[in-house]
Amino acid sequence: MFGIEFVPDESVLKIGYMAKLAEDAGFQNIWITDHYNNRDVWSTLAVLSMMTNKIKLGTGVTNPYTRNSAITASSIASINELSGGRAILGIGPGDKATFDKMGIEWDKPLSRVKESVLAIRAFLAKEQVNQAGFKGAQMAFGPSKIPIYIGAQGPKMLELAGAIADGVLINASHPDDFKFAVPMIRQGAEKAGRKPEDVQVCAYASFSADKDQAKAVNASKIVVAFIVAGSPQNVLERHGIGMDEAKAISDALAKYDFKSAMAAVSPRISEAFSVSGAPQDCRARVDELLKTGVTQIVVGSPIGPNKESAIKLIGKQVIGK
Ligand code: F42
Repeated sequence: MFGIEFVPDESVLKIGYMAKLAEDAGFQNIWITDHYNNRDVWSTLAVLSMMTNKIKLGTGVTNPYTRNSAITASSIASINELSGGRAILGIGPGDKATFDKMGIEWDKPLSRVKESVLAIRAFLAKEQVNQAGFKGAQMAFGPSKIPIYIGAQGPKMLELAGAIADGVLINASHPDDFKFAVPMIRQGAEKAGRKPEDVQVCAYASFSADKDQAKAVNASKIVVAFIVAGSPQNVLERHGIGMDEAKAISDALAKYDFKSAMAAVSPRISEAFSVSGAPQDCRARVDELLKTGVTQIVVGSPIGPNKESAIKLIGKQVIGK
C-alpha cells in the first residue's frame, strides 16, 4: 500500500489539488505534518475531506504537547465525519527543536504519548475520561473507533507502538532501519498479547522520483541534509556514515549554506536516507522495504523535483508496477 506525505507549507487549496492528484494516481493514504509554523493540520484535513473521495486522511503526526488530547479526539472525529469515515490519527512525541522555540518543555515523551493514545481511545468510546489529568470529560459525538498510528524511532517508542497502536510511522528510507525497528514493534505487540500483524508498519520515507535519475537524487539532497543533521549517532553508524561527514552537513546548514550542505551529501548518504532516482530505482527500493515487514510506503518530501509530475509518475511507474 502507498501513502503520501504533504507538508502544508503552501496554500491549503494547493495541497488539496495535489491530494486529489494523489488519490487519482492510486495512493491510498495522505498524511499531513503538524508544525506550528506551517498551515494548520486540522484545517488542511478539513479541506482535503471535501476535495477527495476515497483516500484515507491522517495527521502525520500531531502530538500531545501542543494540543490537549480531548481536543485532538474531537478534531479527528470531526475529520472522520467530514470525510465519510476516512480519518486516521497519527500522533507522536513531537519535534524537540520546535517545542524549544515554542517554550514547551518536552517532559516524559514516552509516557505522554501512551497516556494520550489511551485517553483518545477512551474519548472515542464515549467513556467518561478520568485518566491523564482529565476529570470526567466525555465526547458528545463521533465514531467509536478511529485507527491510531504512532510516529516512532527510538526503541521504547517502537515497542510502545507495537503494544498499543494500530500502526507505526517510522521516519526512515533504508531497509536496515526497518530490520532494526520491526523486531521491536513485534516484541511490543507480543508482550502485550497482540498479533504482530495487527500493527501496520509505515516507511515514512524521503522520496524523490523523476525520469532523470540525477535530477531526482539532487532534489532530495536538501531534505537528506536536514535528516542527517538531526540523526542520532547510532543511526549514522548503522549506515557507515562518519561523524565528520555528518558534521560537515550540520555546520553548513547552521550557516544557511545550503549549497555546501547539498554538496556534502554523498551518493552513499543519499542512498541511506532517501528513496530517490528513476521510477525503476524507486520500485526496487520499495520491494526491498516491503521484504522487511513494511506494509505501507509513505512517499515523503520532496516527492520529486516537480511534485505534480512526480505524483503522476509514481502512480504509473512505481505503484502501478
Ligand atoms: N514531529 C512533529 O512535530 N511533526 C510532524 O509532523 C512529525 C511527523 C513525523 C512523521 C513520522 C515520524 O516517524 C515522526 C514524525 N515526527 C513529527 C517526529 C516525532 O514526533 C518524533 O520526534 C520522532 O518520532 C522521534 O521520537 P522517538 O521515537 O525517537 O522518541 C523520543 C521521544 C525518544 O527519545 N524515545 C526513546 C525511545 O527509546 O524510544 C525513549 C525516551 C524515554 O524513555 N523517555 C522517558 C519517558 O517517560 O518518556 C523519560 C526519560 C527521562 O529521562 O525523562
